[in-house]
Amino acid sequence: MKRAWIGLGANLGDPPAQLRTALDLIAGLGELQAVSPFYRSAPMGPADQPDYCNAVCRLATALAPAQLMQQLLAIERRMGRVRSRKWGARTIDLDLLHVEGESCDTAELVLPHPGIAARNFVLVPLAELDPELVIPGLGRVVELSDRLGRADLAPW
Ligand code: PH2
Ligand code: MG
Ligand code: MG
Repeated sequence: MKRAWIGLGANLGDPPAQLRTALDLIAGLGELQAVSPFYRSAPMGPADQPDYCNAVCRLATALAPAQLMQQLLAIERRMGRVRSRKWGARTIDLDLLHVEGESCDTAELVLPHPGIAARNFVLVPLAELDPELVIPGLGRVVELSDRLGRADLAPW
């Protein structure tokens, strides 16, 4: 079993309800060990879309990273996600952020997730779960989080 950290986001329909549904489905992929508080965050990318509900969870799983990513994409499809424009509104987005001891760079999956260091809606909830976690190539989560601050982020 390895620990994996997954970022959740939604800004269409009932975002917190969709995060909860996704968490129930993620729990079927291993042992769901921890879930951060839910945050409201201003959209990164196109501004003409609703605020997001964001959170992070920690899953211990026997699945290999590529398999885990396939399962997360299957959950997105099952929950009715439609892919339109880049960074557009979505019913659910599940991003594999980091898996302990793993790194990879393929067309299907890049680990650690390349957006981590620039997104406070990922780092702030991640720092609440595992402040001392070190992301390979980036550093300690608590330092990355403090560096970005909490602009445009509030408890949901
Ligand atoms: N996800 C995006 C694009 N923009 N903005 C916020 N606040 N939260 C997100 O999860 C998010 C976003 C693409 O995945
Ligand atoms: Mg995303
Ligand atoms: Mg995604």
